[in-house]
Amino acid sequence: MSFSISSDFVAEQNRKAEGALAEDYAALGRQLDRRGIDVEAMTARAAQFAVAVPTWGVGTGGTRFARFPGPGEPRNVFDKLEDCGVIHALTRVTPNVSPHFPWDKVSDVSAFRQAAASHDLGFDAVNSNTFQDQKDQKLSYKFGSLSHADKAVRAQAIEHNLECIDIGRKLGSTALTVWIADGSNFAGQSSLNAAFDRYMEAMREVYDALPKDWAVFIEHKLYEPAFYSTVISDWGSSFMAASELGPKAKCLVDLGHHAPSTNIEQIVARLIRAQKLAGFHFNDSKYGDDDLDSGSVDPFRLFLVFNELVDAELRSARGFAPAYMIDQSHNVTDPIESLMQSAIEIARAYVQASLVDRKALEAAQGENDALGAHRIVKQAFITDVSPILAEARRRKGGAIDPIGVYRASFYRREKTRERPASGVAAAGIV
Ligand SMILES: [Mn+2]
Repeated sequence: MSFSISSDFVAEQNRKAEGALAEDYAALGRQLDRRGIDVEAMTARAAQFAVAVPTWGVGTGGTRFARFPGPGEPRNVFDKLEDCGVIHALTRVTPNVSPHFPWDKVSDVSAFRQAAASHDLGFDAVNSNTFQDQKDQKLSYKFGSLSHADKAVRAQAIEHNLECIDIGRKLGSTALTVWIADGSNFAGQSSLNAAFDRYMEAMREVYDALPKDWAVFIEHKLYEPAFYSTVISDWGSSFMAASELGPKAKCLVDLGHHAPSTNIEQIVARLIRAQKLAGFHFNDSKYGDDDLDSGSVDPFRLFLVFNELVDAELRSARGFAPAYMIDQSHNVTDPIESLMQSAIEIARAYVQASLVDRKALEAAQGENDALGAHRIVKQAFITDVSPILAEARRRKGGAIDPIGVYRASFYRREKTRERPASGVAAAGIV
């Protein structure tokens, strides 16, 4: 019998924190009331918010230089689901996982689905992988996959994506995320347009294989592993590809996949307007695609992204149904703790953005009151909504203090005992 954190344990831990939370919640309620905001309505919004956890995120990540495995790491997909289950049980904001193939490939897909259900988890978008060679793979992706100069390699990459769709159907997923590492390291190495044309031809086959209610999410990335050019380098290329493919193709925004100082919230606004926003891979960064924990470097940027998302939600923007996923690499922390912290920070940005007085903002914008408009947005950002997030968790049976409860449970210590053969979990950094 494997160790799990019982709901009794969570309830017992919560009892120690309930008094202080009730006081803080009431105080915040009075503060918001003076601003004409109903704290209960905000708590209800927090309670319905969800962000998916990537199965690869519960293993320790790595850098180009090394990977330092942590104790008690998941050894297989079932261990990964168990860890993802803990994240959801304590935070109550991560009801879905985003699996990755072939890292999560199992012989019995229904066992995979049942295991997820036993941890109260469903499935978000499935991720294909044509950015590395697998054991027994016939042709190499060293020089590309869906845009490779050799048709046979492209065919192999297409086939893999079709298999991902097939597995995803069995899991109950409705979207495929495609990120390719295709690109070049040298000027002249690759024809910029011919590579894009080959990608489009290959993606057409993937697109045509999508079930009726499915979507394909195109994830762009400016550089790395290719350093001179990438085939789907930016949101322009992504948008061009998604537009040509059709309505089921949309653009996925990974917060780390842009040039430094890019105004990501503006890209988000544009994609919403074009009905092409697929969703997100949330993470944070200081320099490049750092894949650090969401909200750990620039929480204001995360808030501004959500400011656009909440605006679109509240005005019922046409075609707006973004998928929220975390995509991070945890190298120096316990991945479960990082994912809980990140999910909470993402939910925080959502609730903060929900506090923006949009009527007053529109009026200030109309009057060219630059500072007045900025103050309205900023006031929402500086409001500490922690009591709302904690109360939403408590009401849903989660932990008031997820990381505190997790540490008190000694889950990691128990898993270290149960999972002696560690270090085989794939580290995904896409
Ligand atoms: Mn990503």
